[in-house]
Amino acid sequence: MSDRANLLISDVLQKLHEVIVEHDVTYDEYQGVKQWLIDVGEAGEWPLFGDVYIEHWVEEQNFSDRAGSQGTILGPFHLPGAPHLHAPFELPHRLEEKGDPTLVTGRVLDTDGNPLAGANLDVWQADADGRYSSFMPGPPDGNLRGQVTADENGHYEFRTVIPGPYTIPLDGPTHAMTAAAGWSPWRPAHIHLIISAGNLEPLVTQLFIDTSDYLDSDVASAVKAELVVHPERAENGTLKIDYNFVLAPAKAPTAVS
Ligand code: MBD
Ligand code: FE
Repeated sequence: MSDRANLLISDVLQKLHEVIVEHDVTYDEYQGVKQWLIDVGEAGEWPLFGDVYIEHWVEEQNFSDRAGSQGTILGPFHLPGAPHLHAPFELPHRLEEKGDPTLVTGRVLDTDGNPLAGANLDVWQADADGRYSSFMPGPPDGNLRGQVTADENGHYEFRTVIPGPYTIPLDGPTHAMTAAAGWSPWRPAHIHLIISAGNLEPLVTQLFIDTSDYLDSDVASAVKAELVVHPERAENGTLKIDYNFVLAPAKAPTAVS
């Protein structure tokens, strides 16, 4: 038993009680919600539900005052241990990968503007149809996932394709709730990254493509203006995204019991 657990659990239940009283919740509604909770578990959608509807508040609470670049939610589709790529960096992909070829470049810096030589960028994204490898039918395992290393000047670059927007599974309980509330099930097109260097705070973030639909209606509420990028078309036809990442000092660890 911990005081922290007692406090948080009591408060969550009290807030539920307040909703039941304020809105005069019926027995039918209670039984409906109970079955829905069971359905989310049976469909394996708790990671999805949590990261879509709750994680953004936790991220904002923990990092809104952080120096350096903006972060946003991790989401449910990161896989640790993606292969470390070598120059010329290119995310693993199928021979005929759909989507606009894109070069993502920039620098990784500390808050004093010093380059972070050898910084690591763990990158993952959906394909042009909005599908993540290892989680959805379509792309083979490992598709569009890889780790990129910055050079001695903190410069990084990797080739990929512009991802498509993503919809949460339309046949599952998370979407059933979303539809019941009348909300959009879409996430705008985005590339996930975790940037880390030395003992600085790892930056968990996403870059959002400015030409994508749904930037103003992200089901996961994870878009921040600072993270919307504008791919420029170079003479050779390739799109280019330029973005610098600034890493802040590590947050003091908080005790958890
Ligand atoms: C995603 O692609 C995502 O990034 C999150 C957070 C939730 C659902 C799908
Ligand atoms: Fe995602």
